[in-house]
Amino acid sequence: MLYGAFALIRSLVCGDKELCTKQSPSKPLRMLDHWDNADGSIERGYSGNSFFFKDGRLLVNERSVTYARLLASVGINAAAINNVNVKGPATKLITDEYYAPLSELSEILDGYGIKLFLSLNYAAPMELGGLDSADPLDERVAAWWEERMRETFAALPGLGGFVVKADSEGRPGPFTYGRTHADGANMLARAVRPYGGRIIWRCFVYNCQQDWRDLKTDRARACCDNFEPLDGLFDDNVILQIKNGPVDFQVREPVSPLFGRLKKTNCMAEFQIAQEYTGQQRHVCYLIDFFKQVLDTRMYTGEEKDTVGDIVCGMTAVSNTGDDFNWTGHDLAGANLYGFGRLAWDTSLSAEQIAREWICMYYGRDAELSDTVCDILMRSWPVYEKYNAPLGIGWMCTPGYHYGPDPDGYEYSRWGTYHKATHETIGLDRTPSGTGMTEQYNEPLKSIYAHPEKCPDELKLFFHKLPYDFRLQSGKTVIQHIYDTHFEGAEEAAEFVELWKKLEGKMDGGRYERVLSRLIEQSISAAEWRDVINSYFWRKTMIPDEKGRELY
Ligand code: GCW
Repeated sequence: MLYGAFALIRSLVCGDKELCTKQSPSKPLRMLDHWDNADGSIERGYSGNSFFFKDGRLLVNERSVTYARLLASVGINAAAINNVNVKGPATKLITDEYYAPLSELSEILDGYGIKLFLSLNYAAPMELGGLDSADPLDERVAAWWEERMRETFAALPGLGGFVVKADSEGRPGPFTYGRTHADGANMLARAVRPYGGRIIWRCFVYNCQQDWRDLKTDRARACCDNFEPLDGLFDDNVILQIKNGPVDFQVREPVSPLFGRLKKTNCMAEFQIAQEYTGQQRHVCYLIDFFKQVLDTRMYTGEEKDTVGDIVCGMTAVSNTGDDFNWTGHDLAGANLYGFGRLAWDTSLSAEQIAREWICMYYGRDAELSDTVCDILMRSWPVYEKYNAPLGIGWMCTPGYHYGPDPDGYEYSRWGTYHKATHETIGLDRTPSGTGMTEQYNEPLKSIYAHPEKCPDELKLFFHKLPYDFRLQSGKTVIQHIYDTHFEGAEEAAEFVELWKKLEGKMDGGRYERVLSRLIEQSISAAEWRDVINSYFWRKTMIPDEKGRELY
């Protein structure tokens, strides 16, 4: 009834001729992960502060209801409301300090078909329970969790379960005790099982204390290295949450190879609509086509249905919402929130169909307006990629903050994200002659990625170390590709401003001005990316631009 009502409204608003439709969701679990902290800040939040938390308190108000309706209107049916980095007061969300407001929130969400999830602190038995260990095989630890979960589910019967970030970026986990992630996840899964709870266990586990001089360790391998050997060892109420790519939400990455390697384990895909690396909601970057490409990628598991979309039981996205009155900071980032939900509901929809729908719902049915906004949205991800780091290499952004260019910012850091540019070559050899990461894919992906000619251009520098005069499938050399795409990307970003200006008078309530000011900022930032990246490579290589454009 709920989804039918929203589908009817959508059809009426969009002027569909056929109002009768029969639909069922592509995926049972369609989720949002909020990285909201108890103090009201949001990790990687670009649209104000949290509307769930303020100064350690949980907020339940009119916005909670609007939020639930907003999510339900696009088919989302689960939400984890606190940051996966669970620290301070957030650890206590599973205590009676928070049960009363949580129960209120859970009921509101439930009214819209949404299950409340919380993120857990793996070390809670120590931080809350006063134990001297969080060892998953220690009976005292398991007993502590059982008791805590008994109490928590009694207070919050609608709770869906928990998301866990363990042994990742300084967060505690089973590795401390020489245990595996299956040991850790199963201990929790058993504690929540009697209440129908689920444990969503993140696979974002890698060594973030890498020495950049160490040429053997490859962060991109970590997800498969850590989790593939555990296939089949997880309880059936555990779901492994795998980031779309093997590293971390860059504008372009190959699909995580782990999707192709789990035969006996539930898994879901984690995307990021919070635009951490894609312009922080100050740039327009409509990501749905990228997500769609991920879902459509065949993993060659030997099963008949073998795309990522076939393999996963659900999808989640790191949310781009905050307490800004338009929810997402950039009005056009609303298309990512809307689009993610719609895609999770129906993975067969195209990014353009979804964009058109969103435009209709948000701006109305004016044809010129629809064409222009759709044109901007559909070009926005490719444009962002053009002026960002080239050919899948990623990470040429300002360390920590992740906005704006800094080509060597991460090069000598501990984060395992290196491009290794010299005056002759750039890129990491991930083939068997290098780190061997390509071996984690099934054939034919394995051979395609390992072969410098066959590897798709957009991933060339993700998988290969290549000379600047290497010829891409496009016929261009690597260096000329870098120059050309950066000039083009900045030009197109400037063009977005002109396109938008044509829409003046076609929308009200500040919607024109808000987007215009962000597009202007984007065009300035894109020019900065262009000049910093191009100059960086010009200075490294001293190879001139064939077209003689200005380099610095
Ligand atoms: O992309 C990185 C972010 C961290 C984040 C981490 C993760 C929540 O920079 O801020 O922490 O990923 O996914 O756990």
